[in-house]
Amino acid sequence: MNGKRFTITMWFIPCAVVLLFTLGVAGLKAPAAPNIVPPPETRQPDADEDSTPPGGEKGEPDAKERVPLEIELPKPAFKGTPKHVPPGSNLEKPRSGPRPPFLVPKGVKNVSQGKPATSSDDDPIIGSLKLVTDSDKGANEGCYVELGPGTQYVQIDLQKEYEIYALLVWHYHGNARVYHDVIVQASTDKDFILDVQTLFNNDHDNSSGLGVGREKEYWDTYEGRLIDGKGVKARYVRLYSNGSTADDMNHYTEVEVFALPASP
Ligand SMILES: [Ca+2]
Repeated sequence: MNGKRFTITMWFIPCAVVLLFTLGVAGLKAPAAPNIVPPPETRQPDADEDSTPPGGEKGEPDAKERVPLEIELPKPAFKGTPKHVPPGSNLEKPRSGPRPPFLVPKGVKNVSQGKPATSSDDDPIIGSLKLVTDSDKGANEGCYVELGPGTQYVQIDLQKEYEIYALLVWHYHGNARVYHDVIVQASTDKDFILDVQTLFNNDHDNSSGLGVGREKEYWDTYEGRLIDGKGVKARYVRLYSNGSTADDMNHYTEVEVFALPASP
């Protein structure tokens, strides 16, 4: 008998434990959470998704697209620019690093190459006026024309009207010097009596008599001087100087005029 009771007990206890465990788990089970359905997509389009981009319709060509002016530089004849300020000069602060890019309308080209040059000095001391637009910007002998002392100019006939966006001038960069009274003008009049537009003037004391200029003097280097053409319409450009810190003579190694054909 004892053995039978033991067997029943052996079976009863595990079965009770399992039953109680099952009931307990069922009883402890949390009530089912309400069936939360994510709300339908309520996102609104971003405010700028369908807006027109600044500057006009998508894909509209930009007639005034600007690109960096491409400039071919000669080899430097000396390194850096001097730190001292020549007596009596109105020198600009030295710039560190290369010249920053200058933006011009796409399509702007050098239109002065090979164009005829004239001068206030009909009989240059060294070289000929052809050297001003022959594309050679070197610092050697034979690359520049030397005009007489005092205020002198070279003038280039572009042979038709252009919209001028930039000029580059190299006076002489074989050694460091500052040219005085650098004045750059553009005109539709070959005599520069009518319609004269001054693009640069660093004659701070009006010693050349063309008016007081606000620009600063600068060292001539292999980079040449870049002058903003401001889009003026002109056929002729005229560049003045009045000697330099080296001597009283005036030198022109190269002048480049970057422009677009003038719109009617
Ligand atoms: Ca030249």
